[in-house]
Amino acid sequence: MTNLLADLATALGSGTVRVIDLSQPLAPDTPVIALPPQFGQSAPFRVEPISHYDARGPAWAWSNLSLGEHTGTHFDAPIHWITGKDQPNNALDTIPPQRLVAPANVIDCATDCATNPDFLLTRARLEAWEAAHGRIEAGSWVLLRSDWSKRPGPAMFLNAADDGPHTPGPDPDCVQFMVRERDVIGFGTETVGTDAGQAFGFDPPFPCHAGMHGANKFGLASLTNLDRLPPKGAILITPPR
Ligand code: 23J
Ligand code: MN
Repeated sequence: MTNLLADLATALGSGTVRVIDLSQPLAPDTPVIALPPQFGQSAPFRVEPISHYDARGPAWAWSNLSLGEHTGTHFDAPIHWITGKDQPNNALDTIPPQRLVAPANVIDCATDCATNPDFLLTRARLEAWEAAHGRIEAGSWVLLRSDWSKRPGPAMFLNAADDGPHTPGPDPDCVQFMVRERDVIGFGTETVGTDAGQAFGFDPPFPCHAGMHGANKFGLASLTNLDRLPPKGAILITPPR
């Protein structure tokens, strides 16, 4: 115990423990969630240079940024959804920081999602994963690997049609299983939001937002590099960004 942190520092330095960035860089063409037109909309990501080693600032480069909170790789705090609005410590400035470090369970559904963009993660699928890899322990993340982050361009990534977006996510019963029977810390995904693209029509609508945030649990969206994580064994560090 006494050497735990020293051993970790050594392992990080030597590469025995690897550090993998699960976030995507932000750019003006970063895909942004689009809601039906009667609702308010998220602004696109913008970078406005203040100076760039030039007359505006000869030795320094810096910029003004503007973006919606839901842009690129992001953390959904409980306060993001109405069900979580009265939870204690439900926002990024009040969440106890130890809740921002937790183990990850990576559920590889890439093959399923390649043939079915409306793939739904189910309780049965998680139970089968547990039989192979071990139990999803309380306080750990469930991450859905869909390889969605590898889709070329915003249109393929958002995959919107006349009847709404077609992207994978958990079904309502799977959310209840994760929340009530496994007491996970949250659910993470490679798509633009934690719910499936068609989840506006589920019962309840947006079950992952409603169920997770109503239980003071978290979401992670637009993750990348999930193919570089083991099914079990990684620890996620999820500070606000
Ligand atoms: C439906 C309506 C509003 C929002 C959302 C879904 C999401 O946040 C999402 O991740 O899909 S803001
Ligand atoms: Mn969201």
